[in-house]
Amino acid sequence: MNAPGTGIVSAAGAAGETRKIAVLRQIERKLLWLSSWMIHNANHIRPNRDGLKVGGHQASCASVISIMTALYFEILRPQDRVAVKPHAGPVFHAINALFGRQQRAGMEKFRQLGGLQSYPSRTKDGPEVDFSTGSVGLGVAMTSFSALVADYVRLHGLTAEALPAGRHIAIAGDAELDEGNIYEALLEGWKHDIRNVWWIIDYNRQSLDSVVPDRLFGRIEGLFRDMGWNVVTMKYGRRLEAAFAREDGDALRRWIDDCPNSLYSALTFQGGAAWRQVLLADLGRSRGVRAIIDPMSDGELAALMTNLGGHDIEYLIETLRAADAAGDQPTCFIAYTVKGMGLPFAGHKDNHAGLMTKEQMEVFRTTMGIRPGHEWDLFEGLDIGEAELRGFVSQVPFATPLIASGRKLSAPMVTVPEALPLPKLEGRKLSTQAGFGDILAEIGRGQGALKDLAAHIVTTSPDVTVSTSLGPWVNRRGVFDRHTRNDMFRDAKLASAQRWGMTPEGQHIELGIAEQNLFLLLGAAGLAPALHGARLLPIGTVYDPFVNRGLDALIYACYQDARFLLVSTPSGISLAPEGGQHQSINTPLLGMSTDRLASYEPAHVDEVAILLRHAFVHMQEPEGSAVWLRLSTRAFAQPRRTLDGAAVIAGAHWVVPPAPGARIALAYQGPVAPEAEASFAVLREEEPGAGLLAITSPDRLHAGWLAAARARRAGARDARSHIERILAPLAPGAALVTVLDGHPASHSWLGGVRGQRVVPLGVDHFGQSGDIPDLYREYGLDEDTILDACAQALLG
Ligand SMILES: Cc1ncc(C[n+]2csc(CCOP(=O)(O)OP(=O)(O)O)c2C)c(N)n1
Ligand SMILES: [Mg+2]
Repeated sequence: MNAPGTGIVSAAGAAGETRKIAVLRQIERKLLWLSSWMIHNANHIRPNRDGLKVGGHQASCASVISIMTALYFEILRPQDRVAVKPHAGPVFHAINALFGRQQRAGMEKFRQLGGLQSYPSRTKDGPEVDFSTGSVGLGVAMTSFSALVADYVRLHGLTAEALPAGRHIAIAGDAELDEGNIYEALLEGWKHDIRNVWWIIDYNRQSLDSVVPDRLFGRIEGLFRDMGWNVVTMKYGRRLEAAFAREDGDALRRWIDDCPNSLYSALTFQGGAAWRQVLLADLGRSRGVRAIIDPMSDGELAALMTNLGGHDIEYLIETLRAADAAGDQPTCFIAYTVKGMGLPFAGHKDNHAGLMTKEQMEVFRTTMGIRPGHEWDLFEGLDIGEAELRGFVSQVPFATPLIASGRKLSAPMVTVPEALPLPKLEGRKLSTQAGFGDILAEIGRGQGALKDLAAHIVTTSPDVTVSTSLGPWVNRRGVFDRHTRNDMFRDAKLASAQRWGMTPEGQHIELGIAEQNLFLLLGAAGLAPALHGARLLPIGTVYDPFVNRGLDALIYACYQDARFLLVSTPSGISLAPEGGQHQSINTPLLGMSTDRLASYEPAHVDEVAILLRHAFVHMQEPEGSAVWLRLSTRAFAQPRRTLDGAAVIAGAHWVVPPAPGARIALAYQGPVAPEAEASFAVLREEEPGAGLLAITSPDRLHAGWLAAARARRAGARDARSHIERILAPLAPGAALVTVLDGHPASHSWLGGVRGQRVVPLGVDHFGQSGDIPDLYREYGLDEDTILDACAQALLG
C-alpha cells in the first residue's frame, strides 16, 4: 500500500508533482486518441468483407480515460488485479501499448480474427488481462470474490510469502449496477468481511439505451454504506469547485446539483452557447454568476460546466491516494463523468454505439495534432518529448514486473495419488452423491498421500452443503472465516451432526443461496494460480437444476479458463418426491455445450472415484479444464468389478460387450442403471449378442467425435474417437436404445457416429412429485418402456 502522505510538500516535490500532472494530461490525450483510432480503424479503414458493422464504443472509452490514466499511471501496483469495464477494452490496450506490453498489430486487428477482442479476454488478449469482462456486472462482482480468495490463500500459506497483497479493482459502468448479481455479491462480501476491494463507477449517467434516472444513485450509495463499504463521490473537478467558491458560486452549484441528468447530457452535447443560454435564463440576475461566465468563451464555458470529478486527473489522483492511505475497507467511488468526453457526440444519449464519421475523425485528428500516416505512433501529437514520456512510463509503479516474467503468476501442480480411497461397497446401497461425500470425507482425513491433496482443496456451496453430502468433509476441515467464530451448538454441547466452527484455517466457504455467487467464487478460486501464485482445487456443490440460476456466471468462469470442480446433485426426476422445480432436464445438454468444462454423469461409485481423481488432475493440467459431475441421490447396489479407467474418463465403457455384428445395444447414463440392467437381462434372452453400455459422459464422447472428424479433415485419416471405437463391433445398421434421466437429445446424436439407429429415451417434459416407479413409468425410463423401445428398434 502507498505510504500515507505527510502533508508537507517541498518546493521540488511540488514542481515534480506539477510536471507529473502535465505528463499525465498528455497520456490522457494519447489514450483518447488511440482508443478512438483503434475503433475507427476497425470500422472505417480496414476492408470490410461482409458488410457487418464492426462496432466498438468510442464514447464509453472516452468516459473513463482520466480514471484509467490515474489508476494505471499513478495508483496501481503490479499486484493489483483489475476488471476493466468491457467497453473500455481499447483504452486498456492503449495503456498496455504505452507500457510496451501491447503491439500495434494487435490494435490494428481489434475485433478481427487473431487480433484484440471486443472486450478484454484473459484467454485471447494475453497475460495483462486479469479478468475477462463482457457480460456486464459479472466482472465487477468477480473482484470481491477474488479478494476473498486472496485472503484465503494467504491465510492458508498457499501463496509465496514475498508477494505483496494487492487490491481487487473494478472499473465499472454505471449501468452495471442494474445487474442483480452485484447486490448478491455485496451481501456475500459483507458476510465474509472482504477487504481491499475498490469499485470505481464511471458515472456517466448513461447506459446503452438512455440516460439513467436521477434518483437512482442516492439509493445505491446508501446500499453500499449499509454493506460496510466506504463511498467516495467524485462529483466536481477543481475548476468547478473554484467557481463555486466565488461570489454566488453556491447558486451555480445548486443549479448543477438540481439539473436533471437528461438536461445536463443534452447541454453537454449542444455545447457552450447552449449552456450560456440556460444559465443566463436561470441565473442571469446573479452578479456573481455573471462574473464567472461572462468573461468566458463558449468553449471555456463548456469546459467549465463539464469539469466533473471523473475527468479531473489531479482531483482523481488526490482522492484515490487518500483512499489508498485510508486502509483496506471496501470502497466504492462514484466518479461523475460525461460519456464521450472530448468527442463530438459527448453527452448525446444515443452515443453508446455511436462512431465518429470519417469527417469527424479528420477534424479530431487535426485537433490532436496527428499527421496522416502517424496514427499509431505512440509519441505523435504530444507536447512532450518521447524521451521524457518513455522515462516517465518506465518509472510508473505498475510498470515494475511483479515477478521476473511479468504479472501472471503460476503455482506448481499438486500430486494426486494413483487412486482415491473407495468407500466400502459390499452389501451397501449407495448413491453417487453419497459416494462422492464419502470419498471427499476420506480425503479430508488428510492421511499419507492424501495430505497434500487435502490441503489444496477448498469447498463451497450456496447453502446446500449438508444436502449435497459435503457435511463430513466440512466437519473434518472446518469452515473458513477471517475471524475465528465458535460453533455455539458445539460449545453448548448440543447434539448436531455438523461441527461448524469458523477459523482462518477452515477449508469450506459457506455461501448464501445465490448460485451466481457460487460460480463467481469458483471462477475466482479457479484463477488462483495465475492471480495469486497459489494452487487451489476448488469444489462447488449445488442442486443440479439451479446450475441454470448461475449459468451466466458458470459460463463466465469457463470463458476465463478458471479451473474448478462443479458437483451438481441431486439431479433429474430421480429426486422423485421433491417435485418439478427441483428436477433438472437440460443440464446434460449444458454440459455438452459449455466449452472448457468436461462434464460427467457416473452411475456407480467406482466411476465416481475414477472421475473425481481425474478432475483433480485435469483441472491442473495446462490443456485441462473445469470439470462437472452430475450426481444423484438414488441409492442402489454397487458392483465389484475392475473398470477401464481410461474408458470411464473418455465417456463410455461396455458393461457387457456386444458380440461382433450385434444387432442391438442398450446404453444408459446415471441413476437409471438398475432399469437398464433389468431390461438388458430380458433383452439378452432374445438377443444373446446384445451389449450393455455405460455412458459416463455424452459431453466427452461428443467432443472426441468432433475432434476426430476435424483431425481426419486435416489429413490424419486414422484418427478415431472413443465412441467410434466403442460402437465399431455393432452391425452397421444396429439399433441403440439409450436412456438417461435428462434430455434425450444428449444421446440422439449417437446415430450419426456410425449410421446406427438410435431410440433415445429420457425426460423431455417438466417433472413432478412421485416415487421412482411412478415417475420412471410416467416419463418412460422404466423397464417396460426400455423393452418396448428395444422391440421397436429391432423391428426397425
Ligand atoms: C449481461 C449483459 N446484458 C446486456 C449487455 C449489452 N450492453 C452492453 S453495454 C450496456 C450498457 C452499458 O452501460 P454502462 O455500464 O453505463 O457503460 P458505459 O455507459 O460506460 O458505456 C449494455 C446493456 C451486456 N454486455 N451484458
Ligand atoms: Mg454508463
